Amino acid sequence: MSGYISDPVVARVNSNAANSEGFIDTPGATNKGFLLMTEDGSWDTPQELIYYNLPVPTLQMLAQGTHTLYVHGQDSAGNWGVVTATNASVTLVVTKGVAVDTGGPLIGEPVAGLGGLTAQALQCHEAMTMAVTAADPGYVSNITGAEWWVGPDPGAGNGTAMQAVDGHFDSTVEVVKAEIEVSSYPNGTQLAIEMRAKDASGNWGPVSTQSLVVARSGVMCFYLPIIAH
Ligand SMILES: [Ca+2]
Ligand SMILES: [Ca+2]
Repeated sequence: MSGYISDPVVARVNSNAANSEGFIDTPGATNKGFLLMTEDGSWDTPQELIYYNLPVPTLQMLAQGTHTLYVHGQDSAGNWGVVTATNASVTLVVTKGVAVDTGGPLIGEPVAGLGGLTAQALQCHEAMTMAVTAADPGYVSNITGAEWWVGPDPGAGNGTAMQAVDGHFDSTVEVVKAEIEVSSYPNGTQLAIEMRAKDASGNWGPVSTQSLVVARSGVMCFYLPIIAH
């Protein structure tokens, strides 16, 4: 909060501003308010730019809603201004709320070039890569992990960990990948790869599924995505 106080010219005379105080909601007795500071550090001109940084504990004590800050100044002759004068008050609206993150990250479509939507041809002993985007709704909390599994849901936190493609779980959107060893699956196996991600607020997001078929030809395995319609 900041503003100007100035000593009016009365009978061609004015004095330097010497002091200033403020009140919240109810103008109190003179010298009982909270003191305001001059922006330049000294009370040495008829007009001074004054400021006050409302302490957080003070704000916390105020109820949610509209409040009025009253301010008046004193001149070097000892005269106080009228605290309820026009322009001597400002309205303060206090809105309280705690940002609570209750939404877990959402898994997006597979990332092109990192497996998934594109068929992959690999030697069967090589792990297939499945990379997807995990994004926290509203970009509230960082992504802190992701997991995958095949078959029954093992419960949140019990899947196989996925890695951040850039090496660090440090943002609200991460491309995460699973290295999936599928060499034991026979030709024609349909795989439903289930994934979910977690945010820094401890929320696990919903399960997302990517389906594919494992086709084998000798030592080669082909992972063909099944795109749902
Ligand atoms: Ca979240
Ligand atoms: Ca990252």
